[in-house]
Amino acid sequence: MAVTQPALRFEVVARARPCAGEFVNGDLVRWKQVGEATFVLVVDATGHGKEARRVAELVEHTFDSAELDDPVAFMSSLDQCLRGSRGAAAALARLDADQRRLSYAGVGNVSGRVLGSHDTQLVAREGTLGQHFRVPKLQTLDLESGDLLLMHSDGISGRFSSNGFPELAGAALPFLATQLLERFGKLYDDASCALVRVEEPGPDGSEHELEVDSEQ
Ligand SMILES: [Mn+2]
Repeated sequence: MAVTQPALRFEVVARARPCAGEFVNGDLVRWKQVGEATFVLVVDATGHGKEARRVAELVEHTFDSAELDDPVAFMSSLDQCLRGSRGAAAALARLDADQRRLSYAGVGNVSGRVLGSHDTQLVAREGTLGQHFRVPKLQTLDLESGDLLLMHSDGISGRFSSNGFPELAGAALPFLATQLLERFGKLYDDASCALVRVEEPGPDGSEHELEVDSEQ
């Protein structure tokens, strides 16, 4: 007899800060709940400062007004929207609570990893949205309670692991996000990260609760 597993719940925390000497950010982190699906977007507009900020705002508007579904399709539509701009790197994750599944697509230097019972590096297609675009591959992964999805721009060095950063396993997400920016953030680049902890639904049945924490 097939056992139906309960829908997962996701805790989302996102942080971004501009590079030293700038007041506006070309990095952007956004998330959105659409029915059973949670979408998380990380964007790094080329360069920094006001021009990069304008590109980030264009992406923000596109994301907020889009009918999100397939991450690959969204990358293609972002590429269209950014034609004629200086371009951006981006990745979009879709987490399905019912199907307990992640789907993911990325273009350019935005990193994605899932840490849990296995450590999976998500692959981005080389290129720049709006400039040199090739359709990325959709990656899918079954999610388990305790998994941590970690997405970040190249303003955060990817050279950390659970060995040098043991807090990754269990610390509260707001703390982890701050640590990523302070310990692994590059001073002279905009930096951003999004973290999603996968959890079983609580005893009160609040399986679709989305916790949101943002300082942008
Ligand atoms: Mn960057």
